Amino acid sequence: TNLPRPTARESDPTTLAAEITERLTYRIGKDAAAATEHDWLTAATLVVRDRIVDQWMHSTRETYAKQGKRVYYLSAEFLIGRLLRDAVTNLGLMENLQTALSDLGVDYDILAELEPDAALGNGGLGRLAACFMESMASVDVPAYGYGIRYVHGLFRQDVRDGWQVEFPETWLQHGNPWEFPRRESSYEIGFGGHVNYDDNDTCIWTPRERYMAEAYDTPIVGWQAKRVNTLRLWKAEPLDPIRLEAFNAGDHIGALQDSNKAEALSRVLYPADETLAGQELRLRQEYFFCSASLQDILRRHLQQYDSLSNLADKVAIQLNDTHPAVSVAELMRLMMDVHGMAFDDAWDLTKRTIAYTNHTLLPEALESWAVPLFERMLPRHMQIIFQINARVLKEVRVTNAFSDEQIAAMSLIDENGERRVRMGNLAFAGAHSINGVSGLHTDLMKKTVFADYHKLYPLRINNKTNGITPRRWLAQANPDLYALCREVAGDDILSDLDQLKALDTVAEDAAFQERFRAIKRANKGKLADLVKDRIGLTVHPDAMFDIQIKRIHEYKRQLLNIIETVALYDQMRSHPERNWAPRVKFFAGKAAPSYHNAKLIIKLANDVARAINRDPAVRDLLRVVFLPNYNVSLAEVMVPGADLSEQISTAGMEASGTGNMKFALNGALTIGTLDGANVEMKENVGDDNIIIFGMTAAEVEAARRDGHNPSAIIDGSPELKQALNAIESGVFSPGDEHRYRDLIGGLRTSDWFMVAADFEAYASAQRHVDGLWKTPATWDAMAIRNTARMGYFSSDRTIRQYAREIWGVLD
Ligand code: 26R
Repeated sequence: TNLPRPTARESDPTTLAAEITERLTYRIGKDAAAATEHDWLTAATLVVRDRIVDQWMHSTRETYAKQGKRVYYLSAEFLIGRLLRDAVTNLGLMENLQTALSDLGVDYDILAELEPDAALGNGGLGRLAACFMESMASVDVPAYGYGIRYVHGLFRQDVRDGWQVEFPETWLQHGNPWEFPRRESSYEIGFGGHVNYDDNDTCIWTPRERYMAEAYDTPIVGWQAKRVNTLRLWKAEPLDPIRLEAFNAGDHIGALQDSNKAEALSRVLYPADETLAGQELRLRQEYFFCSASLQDILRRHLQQYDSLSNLADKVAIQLNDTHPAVSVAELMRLMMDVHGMAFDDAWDLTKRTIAYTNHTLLPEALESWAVPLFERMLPRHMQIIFQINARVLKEVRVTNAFSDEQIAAMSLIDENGERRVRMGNLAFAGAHSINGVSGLHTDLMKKTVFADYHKLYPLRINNKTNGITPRRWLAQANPDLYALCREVAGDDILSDLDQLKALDTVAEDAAFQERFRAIKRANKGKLADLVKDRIGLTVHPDAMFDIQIKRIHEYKRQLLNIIETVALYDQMRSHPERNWAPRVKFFAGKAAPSYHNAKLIIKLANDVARAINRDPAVRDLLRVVFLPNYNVSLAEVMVPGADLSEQISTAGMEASGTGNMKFALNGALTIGTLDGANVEMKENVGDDNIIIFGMTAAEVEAARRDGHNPSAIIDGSPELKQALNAIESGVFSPGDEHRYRDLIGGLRTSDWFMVAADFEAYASAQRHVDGLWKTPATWDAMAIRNTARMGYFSSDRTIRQYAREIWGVLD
């Protein structure tokens, strides 16, 4: 069953140039003189895409012929970013394509910058899904990603007068040359209606509303084009595009009602990150893509095997958080109501097929849906969930090991107040594997949200520490560092990132340090240019570039960073004679539109930046930058230009973090708490090569349980006290003195996120960083060791662990 690999298409510059011209003429209908830059980009993308298709079909055919097991990664988010450079790198076409374009008088870099950044995700979870897609192709796992083809991805952030303003994002406006519409792969999706039984007691669900889900496929090329997998995104369509009768009767708006309702389903990505809004449309979106995906999976399986009995041997379904958890009920429904299976058999197969990844412990991010809403929208699924619940709670009871309180906590239905469906419990009950995304996070899952379930099923919870793809986050984002690493560690680093270990031997070599530093310096120069270009501010690349980029959230503690910046500013002005390390503090990130404090933190960063940047007293010592519209493409410039990476979440709250890994791989030092994957980064780079500070997760837990006294802490810290007083009294918000009263007041009264509690430890860790900065040889050796020791955090390693330990697809 080893099919011959397709022979690669000719890809010398002359052939590429000829094909680009051909696409321009016959696919786009323009001649070179009339072509816009977008036309060139489309033509070039089509030519690159053609070099993927043969291998794509080969990969698909081979899995079919081998009767291989397929992995399905269900995710409401895929934060992909741009694809051209990714594809071109993995195909090994970069040089030839650049030459071909320049022969046509077109600049590759200008085209590459024009590609929209596909932001079909909010943050970490969505970006992880994108890294996983690339790694699954790279390590030869037959996989499909399933999600939603949002017309509007994550909003574009503008900063006006220091405030975040949201604008719609329109990544599809110039068309999308990467995708293949598959009109033939479409499925009906129902909502609402009622449930009846036929003579054989088979359940008949008659939905009140019905839509179609249409497939759009994007090929995902692995490293060196070993394998090409499919990302299949669903677009909602009406059953009938227009009700002609109504239209002809003069009701021009009503005639389009179904069409509009359908379009709304896949129209926008919910911008909430870690806070459940509980909107009906969100549940509709979740069911929409899960139902389409599961119908597609079963159709493909039945087409090949004609029976569902071997489903768990041939299909592994991974749920990316609970967003696709309704899949548990939908798979049960399809097996029972459509394929006539008995409940017990269906339940057994469902559990053996489905696995679930948890990405957060924050209570406000745990999805639950009001029972009446759920029942109205998905009446049949509600029945099935009650049936599953009865079955699970029976298993709980027979053990005699759980109190009534524990049993209530394990129920799929929350009975406290208005009844709600707990999607985390549904996902846990319906899965054979439940994994966390870092060692600490997995540990805490066992002790907190899933403590009782863990006691009942002690083998189900396992850890799969996150990773990042080194193709995008080293080779593409930092080509010069990649080239330098190859000189020392050889040409295989991108398929085996552990090879970077070889850099350890030159960490203290002065000549190597100089080259390493020169690359960092050049990357900082590019970032400084970008800052100048975007916000008109001059920053000097000789200063330490200290960067915190991620979603704005109280638990991530951008506020701690800003307060420390204010305290530092104060110290610099009071003691100009001290030998300060010049710094530029960078911030970037989006706030959920309804998250008041997060938006206020953005405003504060901008207020503080304005005050500091215009103060001649610290002109050469301190600058503060807030870069608007943080996205994958911006990260690709900021990460390689960082000296210091801020990973300072309240311990126990960041499930893993993945930005932390990207920075360290690119030779930044981390200042961070013992949270998420920072813990494992410390183990890998060694205690001497990372700056760790602050309370541990256990200490945070104890302080919250026993109550701590933030106002006493503040009184005991003159620097903190001054900084808070300044912010609170309106020093940075003239004309609106009370702007930060409540934000800072919260630190004095409750300090839930331990900002005051960790301030002293953080500030003194920062002064330690200053000291390191002044001995470049020490700093560089640490930085090099960070790059050298990030091999473990390749998403190839993560995916191999999923493949072996959860999916059973690699040996
Ligand atoms: C349902 C809704 C409120 C919602 C909740 C949570 C929407 C989106 C999220 C995003 C969460 C789950 C997320 O992105 N979590 C992040 O996952 C990353 C990948 O595992 C981790 O690195 C990161 O620590 C975690 O916050």
